[in-house]
Amino acid sequence: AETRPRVLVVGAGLAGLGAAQRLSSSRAFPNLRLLESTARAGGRVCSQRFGSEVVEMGAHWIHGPSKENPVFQLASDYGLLDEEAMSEENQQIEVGGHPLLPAVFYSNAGRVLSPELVEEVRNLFSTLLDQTREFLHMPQVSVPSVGEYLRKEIAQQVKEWTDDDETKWLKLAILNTYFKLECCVSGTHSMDHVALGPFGEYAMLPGLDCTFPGGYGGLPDCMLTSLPKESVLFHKPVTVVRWGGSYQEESQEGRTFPVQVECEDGERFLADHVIITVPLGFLKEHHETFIDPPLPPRKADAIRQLGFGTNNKIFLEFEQPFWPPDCQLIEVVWEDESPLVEAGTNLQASWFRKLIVFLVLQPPERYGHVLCGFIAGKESEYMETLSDAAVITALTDVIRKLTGNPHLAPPKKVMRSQWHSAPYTRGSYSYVAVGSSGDDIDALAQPLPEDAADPRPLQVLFAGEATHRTFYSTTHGALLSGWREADRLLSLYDTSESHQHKPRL
Ligand code: 6YU
Repeated sequence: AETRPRVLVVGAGLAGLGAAQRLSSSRAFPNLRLLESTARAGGRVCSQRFGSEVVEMGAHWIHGPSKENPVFQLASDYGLLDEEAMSEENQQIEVGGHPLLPAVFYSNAGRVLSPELVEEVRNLFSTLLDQTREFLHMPQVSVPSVGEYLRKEIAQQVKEWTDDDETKWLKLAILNTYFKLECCVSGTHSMDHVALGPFGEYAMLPGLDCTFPGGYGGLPDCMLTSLPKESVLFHKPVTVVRWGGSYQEESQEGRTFPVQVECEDGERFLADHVIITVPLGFLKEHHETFIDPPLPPRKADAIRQLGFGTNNKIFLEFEQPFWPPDCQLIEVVWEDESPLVEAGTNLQASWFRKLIVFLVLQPPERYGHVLCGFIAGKESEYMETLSDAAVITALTDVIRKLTGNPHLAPPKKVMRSQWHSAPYTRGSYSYVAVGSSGDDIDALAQPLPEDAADPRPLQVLFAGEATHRTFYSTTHGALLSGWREADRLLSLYDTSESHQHKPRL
């Protein structure tokens, strides 16, 4: 009878695919199954057709594409990147996470803001943001959140501004746009939710962020192809992971398994080990019933405390561009707003004010005139509940204000992501929220049973972007977390192969 370990992987995003790929390349794990709730692999890597082209509903860039980035390496090996992205020069560029694209700032008063003024404010904001990363090893912080720190510093600085009143207000309004932009980066409703102390722990790799010319989805597709076909099951939502048990296969007496995984359709799978890679948003909603016996309090607390917000994309296709030909980024400033004044909370009346950045998809010869807007937070979740027609109406109105052209034609097509409503995701990506720290990320990543001396170790393992302490919220964090858990199993069985897969990050 087969005695080699049986392993299940739950979730076919980059973490699950990475873990499965690494395990299946070892002879020690011929009994590998990957269970995916949806009809496709990739999870939050999700390329979809929009007209004749492919757009990204989820992950957009490789952040920091350079040697140490495993997504960059894998994508290069598969031949999925263009030459410019792979050039040495590109790999060496350090942008600190915020690539600079030629941008135009429009205000709701129908004017284009002076680039000099915008640059002055951007320099101020990025200086302050850099400062927020310096609290990492300090025993105490004066305020709990990144947002409060930034506002406190801004309130100080305003007193020294010598500009006229109108310019002062405009500078504050531009700063407010940067706050909203940062909400998209962190995938949060407000920077007041993002913890100040641990903020500097998120690590950035060198390299100029790049995209996949044929779609990000090419990466999970290639990874999937490398796995034995029968090992991956789609439409298999897992409802319960039971561990610490003694389960027997009806057909095969004698051998017992500590883990039993049950799917929505009632099918059950027995295993020695299960690697759970479901998003933190799914765990927040279901962990009390999803894992049985329930998680130890330290892990359950980590799930509750860590942040998981929403960042969505709205693609708009126009017959004619309203932006200048060389513009790659459109940013929106609401002149009546300021980070020092509490924002309104009427979602229905003002959700669209949170959408402050549009990327112009490049090149137009390929995409036509397509904008990709980003919107984060509660406004983004509210947007998910609206119809396409309502979204078009609201955004046409905004764009008419920005351009001062009340007759501007509405976009001819819209498509958007709805990550908060997605039952197996429930948001976009994780952040370290006020009240949590990198220790919570590590606690979440800790396998079960916790007692390392347990005779049946590593029954339940945890991977996924939210389990990577320094690269959370990214595709490379997800992939590395999958490899990490695969390596944990490989070294348990101490196969000689387990040492061939360096480097480990
Ligand atoms: C990146 C980027 N990017 C935009 C948007 C989103 C994300 N990210 P998965 O969810 O992929 O897989 C889990 C699977 O499990 C899934 O298939 C489920 O269906 C399945 N499942 C769930 N429940 C199940 C069940 N019960 N049974 C069976 N299966 C089940 N990352 O590198 N570049 O440009 C962006 C962006 C709109 C939504 C992104 C980006 C995040 C990545 O997409 C994400 O981390 C990984 O794909 C997750 O992989 P996974 O395997 O873990 O889960 C200082 C500081 C600040 C910190 N943040 C700064 C970084 C900024 C991050 N940037 C993001 C930006 C964009 C635009």
